[in-house]
Amino acid sequence: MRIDVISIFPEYFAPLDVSLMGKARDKGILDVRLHQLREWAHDVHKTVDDTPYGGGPGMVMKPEIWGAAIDDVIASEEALPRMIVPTPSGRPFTQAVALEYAAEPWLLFAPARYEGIDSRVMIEYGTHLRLDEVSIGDYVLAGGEAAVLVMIEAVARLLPGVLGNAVSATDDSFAPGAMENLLEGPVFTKPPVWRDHEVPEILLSGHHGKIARWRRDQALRRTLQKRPELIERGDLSAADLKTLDTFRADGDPVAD
Ligand code: 6GU
Repeated sequence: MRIDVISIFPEYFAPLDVSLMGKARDKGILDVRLHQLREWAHDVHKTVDDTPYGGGPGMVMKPEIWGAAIDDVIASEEALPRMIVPTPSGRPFTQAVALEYAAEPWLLFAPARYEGIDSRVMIEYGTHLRLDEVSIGDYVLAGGEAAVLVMIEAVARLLPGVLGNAVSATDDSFAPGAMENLLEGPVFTKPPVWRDHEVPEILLSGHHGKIARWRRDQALRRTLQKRPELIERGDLSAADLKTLDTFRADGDPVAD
């Protein structure tokens, strides 16, 4: 997958050299190309922003600079990228969106600073290519760069050959399938007792069927405690519903 990022802070993306994403780039699975937006600003101060029409606080990023940068980045290729503009006023970025992006051959991220990019840029490119304005949550960041890092990491780990264990991603919380809309339950490794805390006995039993049921119950329990709004009873089996009723009846105050 090719990913282009146009930003006034390309150095913000240094973490892409590290760990999982660094390896994916070394293997050629991920081809990340960073671009300094100011290279398309031609006045002496490399100005990329101006005051907002209608007044108000802050500055708005100038459309001509973004237009020139995007045109150069998408020029000379047959196909067009999927373009993503991070903004707190966008549609929510979810695991379903990450899966959709992971199926694309080419993504172009356009993170803004200040109060955002002149809206005509989104109107213009929205007619040329598939453009999404996307938010990573209900809070406000100082700029879109951190949101781009979040989205690239969520997408890159879904690409074939990136995760060590190929089934890991299908077990994720929120992944479509059995774990859709459920949080993952607790996990344990050796030693079996640590500071008087024991690993649940069932996990040492070797009964794979009972272990799978226990893990499912823990996922339901954690979801009920922490994200009750995620539970859609219509998606659940009779065994799942019985588990939920048990936890509800107990009050189940235990933290984990
Ligand atoms: Cl995508 N950008 C900014 N600047 N703030 C955000 C966001 C994005 N998502 C949540 N807050």
